[in-house]
Amino acid sequence: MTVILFCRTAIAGIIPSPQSRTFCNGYFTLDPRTAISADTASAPLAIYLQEYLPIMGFCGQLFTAQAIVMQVDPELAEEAYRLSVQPERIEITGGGYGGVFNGIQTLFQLLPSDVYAKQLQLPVKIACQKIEDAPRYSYRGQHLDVARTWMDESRVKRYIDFISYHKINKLHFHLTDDEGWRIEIRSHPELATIGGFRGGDSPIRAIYGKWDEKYGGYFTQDEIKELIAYAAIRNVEIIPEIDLPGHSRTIARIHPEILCNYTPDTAPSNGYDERSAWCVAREENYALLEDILTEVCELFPSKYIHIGGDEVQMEQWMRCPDCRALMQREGMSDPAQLQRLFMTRMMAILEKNGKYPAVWNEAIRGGQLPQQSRVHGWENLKACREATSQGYRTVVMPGEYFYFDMRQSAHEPGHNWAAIFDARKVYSFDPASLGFTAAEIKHIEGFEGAFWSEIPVSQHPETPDYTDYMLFPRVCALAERCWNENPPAWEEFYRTLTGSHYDRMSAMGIRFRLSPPAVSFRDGVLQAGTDDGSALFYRLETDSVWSPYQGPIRTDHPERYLFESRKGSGQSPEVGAPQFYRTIQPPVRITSSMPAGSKSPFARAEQYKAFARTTRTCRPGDWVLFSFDNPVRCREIFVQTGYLQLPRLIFNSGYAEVSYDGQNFEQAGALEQGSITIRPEGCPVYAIRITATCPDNGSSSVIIQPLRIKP
Ligand code: TNX
Repeated sequence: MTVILFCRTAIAGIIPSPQSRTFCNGYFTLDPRTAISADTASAPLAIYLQEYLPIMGFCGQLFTAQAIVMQVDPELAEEAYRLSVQPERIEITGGGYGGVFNGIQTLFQLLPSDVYAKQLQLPVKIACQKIEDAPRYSYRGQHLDVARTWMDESRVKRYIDFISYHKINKLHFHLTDDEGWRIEIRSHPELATIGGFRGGDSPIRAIYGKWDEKYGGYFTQDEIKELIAYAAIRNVEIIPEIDLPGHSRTIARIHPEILCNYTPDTAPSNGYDERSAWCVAREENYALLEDILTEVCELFPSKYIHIGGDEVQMEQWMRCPDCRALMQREGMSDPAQLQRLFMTRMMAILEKNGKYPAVWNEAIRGGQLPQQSRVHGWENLKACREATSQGYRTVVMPGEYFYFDMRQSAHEPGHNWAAIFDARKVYSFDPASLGFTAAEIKHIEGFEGAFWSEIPVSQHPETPDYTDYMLFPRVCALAERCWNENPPAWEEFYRTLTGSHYDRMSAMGIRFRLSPPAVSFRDGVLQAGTDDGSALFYRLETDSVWSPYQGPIRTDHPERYLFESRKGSGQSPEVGAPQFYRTIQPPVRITSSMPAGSKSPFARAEQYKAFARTTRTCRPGDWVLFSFDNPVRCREIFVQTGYLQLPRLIFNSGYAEVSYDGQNFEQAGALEQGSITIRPEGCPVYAIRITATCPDNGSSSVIIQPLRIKP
């Protein structure tokens, strides 16, 4: 009989939480003499385990007195496992290799967090217990876009480590896009050697990133093989994506002949060609596509190959005489049917190579796809239900829950098109309570988080911290939801997260995000607090030095203060009191050397309703003038060209000037990523002018945002 004892010492929670856990009497003592024993199926895991635990060598089937015994028991489901900690041994029994790996991850979470830093000090006592566990879904995914931001092998391995610690078992590897081609294709080496780099003298224009500097990279097939092997040891399957037929501007720069058969008007935009999709009617295209996909199929062991299908701008096909003729021949009325025709041909190539297709959800809109197709529902919940209700095996990743490129609160960086949300919302994701019917739920293969990387490349070129910050702890919440159908209440999860998991992530080396501190201002007193035991710091907005927060701050100027908190390698966003964010909208007139587009004229931005967009790209000397009807006294004016979230369609380089008298202009500094903050310190501002110094911006127009003025 097992005696169930409730922990005498606090035992850290496990993320994702196991299905069942019972404590027994006694301890296992892990010390340097502990041996590892593994059967043939789990042998690679003995080596993996030894990387983390400073214990005796791998002992094959030989059992010493004290051992960690790993084995496969086919009676269990493939990824299920039993972890039994007894005074003499630890047994990890998995249904298959993946099950044993999952058991090891749970064992890691029973140890001090130093295990992740490979700095575990022995001996360590582990309370005797039995854990029986199995995943809710066989597909627990994380997507990584290495096309927009180049991430090399070591960075990708780092993310494979991080997700595998959370029992995520699929890496959806986004390898090609409009801004980069990251995989060597041996029959067409130019795709990667040219398409892996943009900016500078590369024909791949930089529409965001480092603009003038040529930079990037790609994976050789040998490097890919190494990544596949590295991931496989960690029970992660890499599913490659070649994004087709849209998102193909990179390959089209190298092989313009693949595009639709018309000449776009590129004069006003310095040669920017709006076409980004493969022409469906050009028969030669299919030979090139077959070359590419065949190599991809041969390289990756995954049964599924993702062939894209998202966001195709079908006007291109409608303008193409050949595509139109094809539609007519085939009796098609909708260009979505053309997309289906294209996808069907891709699927035939995959089938020839023994693979199944994975596609983005739009691809099912032109008619039925083969039943074994895997559909990634991304646009929103409705799109996910559309796929499940048609019986497709569906990976559920609606933007408003699982797009980790979305910002986590209003004033943080990131996109906001799908939603603004943090880990708590990810954690709340439950198909049944979100309207999926029982029949639809049956077709859910699992969940996936997405990380699109156009924003990091714009903001922090090639630094990994932003990706860490956006992914964690949202991935932890995703992992819990993928793993456990009945996860603990959020409050309990948050306690584990802040209690022990923040330490684990620090030891893993993840620069994760902490919840923003709560900041208030009342009766002349500014106060800040946190709910996660993190340390608080504050600074004046004009000062880059942070000081420890030691208690309430008395001030007449709450709008000047910012707070942040830190714990381990985690960091919160900078947070001000509501006063910090307050803006004013004094009347202003916008004029420019560039004509305004009729759909988004300067008058809109003037009235602070939306951005303005020019009809052509910028040239050196092009200017935009903001003149105030009445001089404005304020502490800060933020001038921004380009999209809010994404420095794109900006003045790639340029400078700003301010007029404090309505006649003369003074230099105010260079634009950075198309933007500048001007601090007039209360002097009346009559006008601001920005001037471009770049030959164009790699795109077809410039966007001018309304001024953001802080009183
Ligand atoms: C939509 S999601 C895209 C990506 C962008 C992303 C930004 C999808 C299939 N297409 O190309 O990077 O939005 O959130």
